[in-house]
Amino acid sequence: MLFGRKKKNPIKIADKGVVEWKYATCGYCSTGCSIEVGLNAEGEPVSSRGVADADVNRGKLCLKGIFEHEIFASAGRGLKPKRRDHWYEAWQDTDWDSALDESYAGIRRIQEKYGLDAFAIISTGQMLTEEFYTLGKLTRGLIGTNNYDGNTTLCMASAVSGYKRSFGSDGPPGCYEDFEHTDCLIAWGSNLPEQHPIIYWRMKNAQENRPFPLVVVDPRVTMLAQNADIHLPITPGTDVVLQNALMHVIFAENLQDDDYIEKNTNGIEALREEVANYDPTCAAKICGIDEDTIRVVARLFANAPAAMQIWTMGINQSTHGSDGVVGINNLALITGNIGKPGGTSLSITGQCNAMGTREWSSCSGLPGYRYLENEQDRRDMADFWNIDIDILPTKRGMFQTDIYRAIETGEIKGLWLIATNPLSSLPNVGRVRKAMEKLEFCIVQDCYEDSESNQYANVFLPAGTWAEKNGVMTNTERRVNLITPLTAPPGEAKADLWIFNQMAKRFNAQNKVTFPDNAADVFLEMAALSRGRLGDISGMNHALIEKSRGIQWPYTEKQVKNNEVPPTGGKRLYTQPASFRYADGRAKLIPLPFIDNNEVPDEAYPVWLNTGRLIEHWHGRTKTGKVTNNNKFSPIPFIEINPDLAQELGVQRGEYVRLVSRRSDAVVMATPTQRVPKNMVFLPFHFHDCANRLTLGLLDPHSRQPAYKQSAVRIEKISDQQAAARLSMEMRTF
Ligand SMILES: Nc1nc2c(c(=O)[nH]1)N[C@H]1C(S)=C(S)[C@@H](COP(=O)(O)OP(=O)(O)OC[C@H]3O[C@@H](n4cnc5c(=O)[nH]c(N)nc54)[C@H](O)[C@@H]3O)O[C@H]1N2
Ligand SMILES: Nc1nc2c(c(=O)[nH]1)N[C@H]1C(S)=C(S)[C@@H](COP(=O)(O)OP(=O)(O)OC[C@H]3O[C@@H](n4cnc5c(=O)[nH]c(N)nc54)[C@H](O)[C@@H]3O)O[C@H]1N2
Ligand code: SF4
Ligand SMILES: [Mo]
Repeated sequence: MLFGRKKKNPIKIADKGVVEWKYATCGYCSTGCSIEVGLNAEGEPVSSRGVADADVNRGKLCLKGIFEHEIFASAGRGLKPKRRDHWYEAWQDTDWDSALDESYAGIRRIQEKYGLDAFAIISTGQMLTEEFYTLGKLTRGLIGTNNYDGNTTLCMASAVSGYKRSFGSDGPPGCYEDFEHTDCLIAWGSNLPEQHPIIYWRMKNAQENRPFPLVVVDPRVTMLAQNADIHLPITPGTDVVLQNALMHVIFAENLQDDDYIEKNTNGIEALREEVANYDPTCAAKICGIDEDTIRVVARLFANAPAAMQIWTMGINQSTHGSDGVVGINNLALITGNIGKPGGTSLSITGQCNAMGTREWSSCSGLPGYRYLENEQDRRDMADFWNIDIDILPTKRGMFQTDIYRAIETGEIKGLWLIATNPLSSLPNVGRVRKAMEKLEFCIVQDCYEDSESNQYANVFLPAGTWAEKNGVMTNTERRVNLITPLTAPPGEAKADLWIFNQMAKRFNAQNKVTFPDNAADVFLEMAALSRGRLGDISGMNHALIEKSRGIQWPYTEKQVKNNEVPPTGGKRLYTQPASFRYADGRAKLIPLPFIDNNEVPDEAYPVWLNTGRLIEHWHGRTKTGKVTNNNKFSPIPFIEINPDLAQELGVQRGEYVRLVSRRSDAVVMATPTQRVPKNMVFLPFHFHDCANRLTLGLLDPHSRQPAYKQSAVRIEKISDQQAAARLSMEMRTF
C-alpha cells in the first residue's frame, strides 16, 4: 500500500549545474570544517558542501559554511586601490604601483620624522598562515616597528597568556576526539551550538554514544546551557572565585591527584593556601552559585576518570581573563587532566586562523613560538632571514588595545590595518573614532571597501578573501588545513600574500631578504623553521595536508620517516611526564587572589550589558550582512531582555528601547526571553555602531584583552518614530 505524498509534486532541489568541486577549509570560525565548493561551467562558485572524509566535520557544515560561496560576488567588495590626501576627502581611484609606492613613502615618512615605532601595524586572525608569516618577516625584518599586533588581543590573548603562565608555552593541548573519551565536561563562557556549531555536533554525538555530564558556566541560558546537566548562571566576571571554590572543595575532600601533582607541577603549597580562603559558603555570595552546587560539581569533576574543560569569550573577555584561563589549568593540573584522552583544558579558538597568527605572525614574538626576549631566538631568526639582529626589539611592543591610546597621546602617528575593523570591534568606539581622526597616515587593507574603518584611510588596498587565495589555517585542535584558490579576487583586488610581497620589494632595496611568491614555498620555509619546536610541522606540505583533510601538529619529518604518527598528525600535547615547556618540564600552579575591579550595575546604570554573537552573523557583518540567507535571521539590532524587566519598563516584544551607558547610547529592538536574568540584557555586537558605543572594555592586566562582557547600562523606552529616525541614520544600506 502507498502512503503519503504520492499525488503531490515531489520536492525539487535546484540543479546548480556544478561541473567541478574544489577543496577548501571554511573561512569563518576556528572549528576548521573542510568544504568543497562547486563551480559551474563558467567557473563560478555556486554551491558549498561538507567533506565527508574530513575528520573535523564528517560531511557537515553550519549555516555560515553552507552559504560561503556567496561572499565572493557580494556587495561592497573592494575592486580598485584608492587614495586621498585626507580621510575626510573623496576617494580617487589609483593603480597598484602608485598605491604601494604611496604606502611605502607614508610609512617611511612617519618613521623618519617620529621614530620607527611611531608607525603601527595591526593584523588579524583571518588571513592564511603563509600571509601572516610573510607580513611578520616584512614588519620585523624590514619595516622595523615594534608596535605590531593583531585583533587576537580582542579574542585569544587571555588564552595565550594563561597557557604561557601555566604550561610555559601557548598551544592548546587537546583535540575534538577528547569528547569521545571524557567522563565529565565543564564549558566556561562558551556558546558552542551557535559559535562553533560543528564542534558542538562532535560533542553531542560523543555524548549520545557514551553519556557524560555536561556542566555549563554562563550567566545566560544559552543553547549550550539548555543542553546541560548542570547550568551555573554565574555572576558576570567572577569565574575565578568559582574556580577557587571548586579547588577548595577538591583539597578539603582530598580528591586531588597527588601523584600527578608531584611529578608534573610546581607551586602546590601556595595554591592550597590561597584557595583555603574560598570556602563555598563565602564564594557563593560573590559568584552567585549556591554552595551545594559548587560541592557537587567539584566532586563530579575530580572523581571523573578523565575530565575536560573548554572555554571561550566568557572567560577571555574579562578583567580576569588570563587568570580565568590559569584557574581552568589549575583545576586540570591538580586532577591530572592534561595530555590524556578525555582529560584536557582546550581553549576553543575564535577566528578561522587565530591559531595560525599565534604560531607564525611574529605579532607578540617571533615565528614558531620564539620570543623576542630570548637572544638565541632572535639570533636564529636574524640568521634565517638574513637581517641585522639589531633590528629585532628585545621585548614585545604595544598590544592592540594600547596602540589606540598611543594614537590619542600622539606617540603613534601612522597605522596599517589588515583584515580587522576596529571601528566595529573595539570597545568604546567613540573614543577610537577620535583617535583615528588624529592619524597622519592610515592604510586599510580589506576585502570590503565598506568596512567602517576604511572611513579613516588615506590608502585603501583591496584584498582577496578566503578561497580566492592559497595557503593554510590552523584550527582549535592544532589542525593545519588547506585552502585552494577556486576563484580569482574580483576586479583589481589581489591576494594578501601578493600585496605583502609587493610591499616588501619597496623596503628590500638591497634584496637581502627573500620573499617566495607562492604559498606552497612559503609553507616549506615555515616547516623548516619549525623543526624541533613545540609546533613542529616539518613533516607537512600542502599536498599532504589536502590528502589527509588536515594534519594536527606536532607532525615531524622524523616521525613521518619512522612511521610514528598517523597521517592526520599528533592528537595531544604534554602526554609524557614533566613535558611542559618550563625548563624543568613542570607546569606552574598559580594562586589567583580575586579583586572585584569591573564596572558593575549601580543605581544610575542598573542593568548588566552582556555582548556576544549569533549563529547567523560574523562580527561586523562585512560578510554575513550581504548573504541573504544569513542576514534575514536578524537584520536589525536587538537585545535579549527578561520578560519581567520588559514588563516593568512597559516594553512589548518588537518595541524599541534606548540603552545608555556612561560612554554613549544605542537604539535596539526588545526581544523578551527567559534566556537572560532580570538584571541583564544581551546585545549581539554584529550591528553597525551599536554594542561597542556602550562597552567600557577595561583591560586584563596580563593579556590587555577588553572586558566586553561586563558593562552597566540603563534602559529607556522610546517611540517607534524616534527609533526609526535614529536607526535609519545608523543602519548600513545593505
Ligand atoms: N556565528 C558566529 N560564530 C563565531 C563568531 C561569530 O562572529 N559568529 N566569532 C568567532 C570568534 S572570533 C569567537 S572569539 C568565538 C566566540 O565564541 P563564544 O565565546 O562562544 O561567543 P560569545 O557570544 O562571544 O560569548 C559566549 C558566552 O559568554 C557568556 N558570558 C558573558 N559573561 C560571562 C562571564 O562572566 N562568565 C562566563 N562564564 N560566561 C560569560 C555570554 O553570556 C555568552 O553566552 O566565536 C567564533 N564563532
Ligand atoms: N562588544 C563586543 N565586541 C567584540 C567582541 C565581543 O564579544 N563583544 N568580540 C571581539 C572578538 S573575539 C573579535 S575576534 C573581534 C573581531 O573584530 P574584527 O577583527 O574587527 O572582525 P571582523 O569584522 O571579522 O573584521 C575583519 C575584517 O577583515 C576583512 N577580511 C576578511 N577576510 C579578509 C582577507 O582575507 N583579507 C583581508 N585583507 N581582509 C579580510 C573583513 O571584511 C573585515 O572588515 O571583535 C571583538 N569585539
Ligand atoms: S562550524 Fe565554523 S568552520 Fe564549520 S562551517 Fe560553521 S563557520 Fe565554518
Ligand atoms: Mo574572536
